[in-house]
Amino acid sequence: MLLRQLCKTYSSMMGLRAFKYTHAIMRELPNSFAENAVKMDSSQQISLTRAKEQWNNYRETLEQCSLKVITLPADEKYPDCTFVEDVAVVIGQKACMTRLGHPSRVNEGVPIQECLRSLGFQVDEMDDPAATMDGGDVLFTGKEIFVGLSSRTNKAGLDCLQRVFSDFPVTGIPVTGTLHLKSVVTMAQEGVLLMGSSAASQTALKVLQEKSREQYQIIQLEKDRSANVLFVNGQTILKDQKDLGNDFKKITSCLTVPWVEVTFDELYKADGCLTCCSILVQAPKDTC
Ligand code: CIR
Repeated sequence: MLLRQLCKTYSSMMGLRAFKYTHAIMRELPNSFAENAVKMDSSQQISLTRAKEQWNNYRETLEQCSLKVITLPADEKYPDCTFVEDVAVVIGQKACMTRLGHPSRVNEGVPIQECLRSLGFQVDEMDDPAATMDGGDVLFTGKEIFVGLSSRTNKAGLDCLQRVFSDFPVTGIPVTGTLHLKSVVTMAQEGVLLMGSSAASQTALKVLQEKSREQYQIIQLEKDRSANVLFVNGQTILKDQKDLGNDFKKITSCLTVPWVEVTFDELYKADGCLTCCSILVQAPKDTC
């Protein structure tokens, strides 16, 4: 009885503290980004100047959310290295380095791993050479973890993650027709999930509703790109009104927390979402 009560208290504390962070880890945009980033739509032309402006504005927005932002230098060998979310999954005081699913991105994680260690995290690596995973496929709701089984993340990757985060249930969600699970679903605030309307979103939604352990309020949006927001320290960061159209009002009218909009369309040309340019952490130590 006492044990059950303690477990309940612990998990409700985890739920409450899950979206409170002290630091954001970011990585500068390399100049190689504009020409060489991996893109689902290769016809997209990226302006490096605009991408850098948007990245800087995103960083300032995180600072305004009471986060200390650690900015690691870019590595020109890795045009996608600014998308740090993909290289590590951090929950509580544990971090798991992923095995990135695109060959051009393997080894991007080395400086992030060092940074996480210096912040005091216990950092694990995936122990199965067959595992692949991008962090963009990992959605933590505070109570459970959903993993998109996509072109970047496989079942072996999910199993590795489950071994590292054994305190939480981990559920696989099939993802097709889009890059990552979080390209089509994220938490807008505690208990509230945003989802797009594409076939990819609908498939993900069906499985998520069948298999989730918790109840979530689901807000259905017109565009998949509207569904990726960042919930941080009691505020929600979303893309700007011009980008989201009708979805902007739909999201902001459902939120009961303050929100802030950022322009992010240039990074989106390389499939970059709001979640993907930072790793948000509650650091055990404060040095990096
Ligand atoms: C890639 O294809 O890997 C990058 N161009 C985009 C990664 C975006 N990551 C994310 O949203 N988590």
